[in-house]
Amino acid sequence: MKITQFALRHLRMALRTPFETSFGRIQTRDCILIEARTDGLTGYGECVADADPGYSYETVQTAWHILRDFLIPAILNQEIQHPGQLRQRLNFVRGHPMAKAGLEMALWDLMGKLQGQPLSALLGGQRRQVEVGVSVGLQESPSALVKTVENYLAQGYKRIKIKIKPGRDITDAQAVRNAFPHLLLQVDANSAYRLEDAHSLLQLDDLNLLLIEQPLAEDDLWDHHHLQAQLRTPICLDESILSARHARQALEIGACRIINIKAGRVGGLSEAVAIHDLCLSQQIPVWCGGMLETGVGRAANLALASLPGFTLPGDISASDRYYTEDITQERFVLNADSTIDTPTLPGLGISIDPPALERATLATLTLP
Ligand code: SMG
Ligand code: MG
Repeated sequence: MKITQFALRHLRMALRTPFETSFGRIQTRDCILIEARTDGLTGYGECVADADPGYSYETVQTAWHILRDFLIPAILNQEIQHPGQLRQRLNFVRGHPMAKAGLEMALWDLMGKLQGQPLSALLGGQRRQVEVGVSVGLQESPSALVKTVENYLAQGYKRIKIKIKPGRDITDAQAVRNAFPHLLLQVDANSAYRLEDAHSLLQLDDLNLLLIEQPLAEDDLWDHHHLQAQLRTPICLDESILSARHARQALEIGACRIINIKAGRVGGLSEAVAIHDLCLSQQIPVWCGGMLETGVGRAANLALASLPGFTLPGDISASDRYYTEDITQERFVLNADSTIDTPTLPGLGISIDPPALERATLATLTLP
């Protein structure tokens, strides 16, 4: 396929409730929607970089620059056999995985539409439903947290992740554990600790958690290895794993026992599948992370999580958990067994709601 035109849209969408992590609190979520056009067909991709460089160094503005000035010019009007080729072709740009992943997603959507195949099938997915959970941000108090969790359980979610940070770890996790002794529960620190102050994390070991996600710095596999040696609970890495090579190295040195896979963080769905394949061959459980995606990115996450190695519930919640208004016609809903259906239509399997998209758009750029 040959992409003859690209369009970028900077979107800002209002969250139903604020989302607070160890690195900040947001009320609105920004992202870039990428359109790849050829022969009357459009492929959509979502770049998950946010307005601020809190989760990673990428922002909407850095991704916009990298897409406009480097990535798009490199593939515009060029013959591309398969989206998997982008990893090599875009290798001349160091880093910026979210920008690359958004572009690659648009090509996957386009290829699926050209071939009449859903993304799930193109990636090697097998499940028609994907097990999911919900990620709960930091709340005002432990009792407020318990109430919020209770509300999600009532909606049917069977796995809960809570955000933690120093001073808000053992109290919060203990409160949820006391209220729900058998709940599938995990915590995510988003790199808020250093090995020296990890004593509070050791206390979490008695709470029967599924995993402790990304406790230490994103560039520090080695100290994660030291921490994992002191914990019975598996460490799961998120921010630290930017490629299949990182995944291999983290597993080799015992820095984690579980990996959170996000296509945006690792430069695209192809690399995400490579990490999945590596982990499957070593019987390392993986699960699909979330970046508060719109319906576009959520469709891609569901397709990815339908691969056989995704044995833990993903951070892929129903549409109504996120935005007051989404940009897709489709609404992803939670089934009674805490699953969401894998999209079955060609490509991402979603269609855009044009008026909603217009309302969310802050800026657009068409190339050429
Ligand atoms: O998409 O449901 C979701 C959010 C899941 O907690 C979530 N993501 O570190 O795993 C993580 C965070 C990063 C997103 S912060 C905007
Ligand atoms: Mg995380």
